Amino acid sequence: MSIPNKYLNDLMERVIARDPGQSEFHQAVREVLTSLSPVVDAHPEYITEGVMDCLVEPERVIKFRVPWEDDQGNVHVNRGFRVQFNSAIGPYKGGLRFHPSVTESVIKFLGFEQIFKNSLTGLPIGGGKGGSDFDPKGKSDGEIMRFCQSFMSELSKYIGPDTDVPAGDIGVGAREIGYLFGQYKRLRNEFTGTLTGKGLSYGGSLARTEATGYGLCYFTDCMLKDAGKSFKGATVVISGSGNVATYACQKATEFGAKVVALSDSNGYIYDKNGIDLDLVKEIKQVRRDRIRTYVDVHPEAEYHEGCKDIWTIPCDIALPCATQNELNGEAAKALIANGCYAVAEGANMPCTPDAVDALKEAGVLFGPAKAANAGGVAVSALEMSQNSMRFFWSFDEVDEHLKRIMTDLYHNAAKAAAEYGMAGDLVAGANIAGFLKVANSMLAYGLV
Ligand code: NDP
Ligand code: 2IT
Repeated sequence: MSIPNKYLNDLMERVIARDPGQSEFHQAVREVLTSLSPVVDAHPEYITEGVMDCLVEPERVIKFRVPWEDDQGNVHVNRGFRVQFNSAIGPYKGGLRFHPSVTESVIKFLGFEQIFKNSLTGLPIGGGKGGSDFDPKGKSDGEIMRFCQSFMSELSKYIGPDTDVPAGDIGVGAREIGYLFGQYKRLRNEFTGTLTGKGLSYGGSLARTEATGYGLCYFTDCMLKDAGKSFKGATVVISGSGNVATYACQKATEFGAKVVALSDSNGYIYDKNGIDLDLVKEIKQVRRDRIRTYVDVHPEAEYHEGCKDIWTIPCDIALPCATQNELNGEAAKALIANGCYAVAEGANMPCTPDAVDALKEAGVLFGPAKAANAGGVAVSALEMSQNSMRFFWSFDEVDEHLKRIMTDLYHNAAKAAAEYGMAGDLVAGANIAGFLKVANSMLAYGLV
């Protein structure tokens, strides 16, 4: 589908021609440029002053070799990335993803999304993302440590507390952040908040672990309330069983919903009685095992191999919290047919464009990732604040900030959509509200 504004449509073609094959990046850019068409129609200065052309080109892409040795002494070489996309409103900020599917395109799409997400939080953070095609699955702690140290030996040259502050994402949790921070501290001989998601004993923030999943539920709660609905009594399906999915499950349950399904990359569990989250935490966080072992303890629940049919489970609310493009047009149709009335994205870009179109057309409430999952990076920014102050806030203080940030974010996105004649369209609203702050800063700087 072409982008309404002709300049932006041509720009999209130039983005594709410049980096053919970066399909995830193109998908993310197309969605944003489509939403921004009415904005640049009204404000052509964003085009004439070069803001739009600069916006789609990262300030810097760093790509490096990561050699490491396994427990048997065999050498492996992975590829590392850090995309420093936009620093108009603060230091580059965004997670690191360790997964075999990581490519430059994936990191660029994530870094691009992060620009608008970070702006939406209202906090002073720019957009960046990084990672590696390293697969942490099945690796020993020693192998993970050596990989992380090698990765940081190179990355440390490009980051810093006022320059670029990485955090976790898929495959990068508390253990990896510990190894990465330890190596950074050793190489730079400084103790600064250059990574977030740190352990509580060395500068981490309370509630960072819970923040993305909790924030997703706070956002969804606002969206539901505006439509006269709520989590109370609702049946919820959540994909994934990692950081985001786990704490989304916890908060949705606290809000009175029944979560009946979770998944990992091999398959999904369906427990009509409601998920036993303590068991899931045991399986995924302690044993680092597969979700299928859930049915060993709860034989009344079902395990299904493969992920895509999770969306055929009847539910009121769906929260995709695993990975990009995990919910396609067909899955959206199944959700609609079963009466699902709200979908909010915990993962980054989990719904394909045809799924988003189908959901919107059917009148399903839709919370786009860059708004709905911004709670994690928001609390990361609060971790940076606490580190700068050399102080810390209580769990409840951080959680209160998170609630307020997600509520404001929801209302700002809803307001921006309404201002541009697209009331109720949170995709457009989030893109526009996130863009304006960044774009106006870029205008102020001139061509840099
Ligand atoms: P985790 O590594 O903690 O968990 C990822 C979960 O998704 C696991 O259950 C994993 O299964 C599953 N998964 C990963 N890749 C695939 C795949 N290709 N197909 C099917 N399932 C898959 O990551 P997070 O929970 O942190 O991240 C999940 C999503 O949320 C990502 O899109 C991330 O970018 C996004 N996000 C994360 C934030 C954070 O603070 N952590 C903040 C905002 C967004 P398995 O165990 O088999 O690997
Ligand atoms: O996608 C995301 O927002 C994250 N993975 C969190 C980034 C962060 O810096 O906390």
